[in-house]
Amino acid sequence: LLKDPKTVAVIGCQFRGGQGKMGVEQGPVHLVNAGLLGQIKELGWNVRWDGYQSYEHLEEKITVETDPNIGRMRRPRLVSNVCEEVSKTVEQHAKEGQFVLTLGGDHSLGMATIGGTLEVYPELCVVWVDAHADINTPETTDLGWLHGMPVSFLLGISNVPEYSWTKGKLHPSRIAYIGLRDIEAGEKATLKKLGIKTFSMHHVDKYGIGGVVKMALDAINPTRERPIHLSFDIDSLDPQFAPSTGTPVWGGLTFREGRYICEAVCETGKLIAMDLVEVNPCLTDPASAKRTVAAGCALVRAALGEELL
Ligand code: EXY
Ligand code: MN
Ligand code: MN
Ligand code: MN
Repeated sequence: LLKDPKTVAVIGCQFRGGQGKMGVEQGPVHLVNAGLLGQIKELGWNVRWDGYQSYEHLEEKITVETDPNIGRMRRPRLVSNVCEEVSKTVEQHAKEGQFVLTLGGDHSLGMATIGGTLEVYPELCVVWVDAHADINTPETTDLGWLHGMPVSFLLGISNVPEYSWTKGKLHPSRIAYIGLRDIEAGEKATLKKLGIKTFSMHHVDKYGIGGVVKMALDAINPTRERPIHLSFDIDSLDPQFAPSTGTPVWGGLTFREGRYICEAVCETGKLIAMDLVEVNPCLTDPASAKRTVAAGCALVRAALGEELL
């Protein structure tokens, strides 16, 4: 599937503009400083480290004064410009046949990463692991932060001129959620209307994570032929395993359940990209931050083929 099957391009996206808390832009730095790139090399991959993308050049150009809210959306032009840039970078690496690993940064980046891989893999399907659906539109968003909206742009149901670069090519039948437990009314209506496959924590308890992953892939990738993009929000894990994140929600995935998802998706042999987002090492004590970062590193290793035996 990958033309350059043993190379993973790693992009450190130090972006926090899709949400309101300082520190999530430090996520990539802590993940790399925890030794993630060496761990990936240990698994036999060539690592193409694209470096830290800091977006200061955009933050200086698109300031709060020049980026007033559009409706309730906050920092809309900054987020659009950053995501458009990231989308091009991801697309380029995918074109080169590399596995694309994007380290966030907040989950607004999801519209960039999947937007980029969809250009190269039109048959792509998406496994979105998250406590949240991130599918708010400008009409349904409450808080107005763009990290709660990326899926709506991927689906083409949010029409905002400043986001005209988004192509809305993701079909609702090509995305499945795992780990949901904090969904807004407007999002529930959208998910229902579009018939999107959703597995909440209730389903995880009812069917077990093995059953849920099978059902999710049966829904979006029935013959397992489609390339897969895994967008993993660390807040899908229960806060006891990933405390250092901006929007923690009780009753989440155990570390093992999160890791199983990565192992099982890797096992399909169709995984072509992964996002690991919303690690914010600045929100908790150092030990909790380290635990969150270590969980993130382990999830990435599992997605890149680390086996337990
Ligand atoms: N649904 C809420 C909102 O739209 O603001 C919370 C979104 C949290 C988004 C994080 C990245 O998953
Ligand atoms: Mn490249
Ligand atoms: Mn998210
Ligand atoms: Mn989330």
